[in-house]
Amino acid sequence: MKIPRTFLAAPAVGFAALLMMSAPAMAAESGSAQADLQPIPLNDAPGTGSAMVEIDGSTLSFTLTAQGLLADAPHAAHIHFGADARHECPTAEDDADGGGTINTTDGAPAYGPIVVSLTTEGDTSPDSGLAVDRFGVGDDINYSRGDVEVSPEVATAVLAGQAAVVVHGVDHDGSGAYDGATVSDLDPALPTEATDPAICGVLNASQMDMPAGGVQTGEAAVGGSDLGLIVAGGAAVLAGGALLVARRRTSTDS
Ligand SMILES: [Cu+2]
Repeated sequence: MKIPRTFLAAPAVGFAALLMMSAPAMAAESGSAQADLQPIPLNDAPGTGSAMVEIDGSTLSFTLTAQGLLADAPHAAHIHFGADARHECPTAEDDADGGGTINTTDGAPAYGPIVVSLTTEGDTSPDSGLAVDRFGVGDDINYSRGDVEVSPEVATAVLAGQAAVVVHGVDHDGSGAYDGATVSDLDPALPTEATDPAICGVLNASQMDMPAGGVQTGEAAVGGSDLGLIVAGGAAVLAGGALLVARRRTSTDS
């Protein structure tokens, strides 16, 4: 079996390759979608934002803006999608553990796992979910990319209005930094403030060129829920290593 070796040797590309290999051949789709990003209930992030996404076959382009989030702090941003998710942003009722805030795991039933990391450069797979040196920083974020490769399932989900853009990083205690005793559900080396979702919006297609029935067409072949679980599991497993990977890259690249 070749996948695990590739995965270990090249974590940045392993997951994207895995997704591509498992995806069925589908007709190319194109279109665009927008999301209006609003604060996640219970997390009190004083921010808003917007995301513009264009799909051209397997290539995704995006522009992400966010204003008012914690200054001088990195804000991880992703497209989330799960075949079994509600395709929504979380509500206060998603605080499953009653902790009084919505962490990333609390939000998963609403928006699903990470399918695209909206990084400023380099890898965009779920592996880069916490690559904090390649996301926007501070309270006025605005960047674009045009070279993101996505699986047919993700392209279809975006155009079907089933994917959500989530920007992470909040300041629950108002200290001006990511801190506090509660550790992140994604990486115990980080405070939960660094990874809790701040603002979220569902991507709504403004125009589409795709068969009716949307994501359902791919479901039987892909086994949508299984794929979602794989991505979720992979993201969780890799979360701890993401920062190390990011650091290593920085030191070798520069
Ligand atoms: Cu996310």
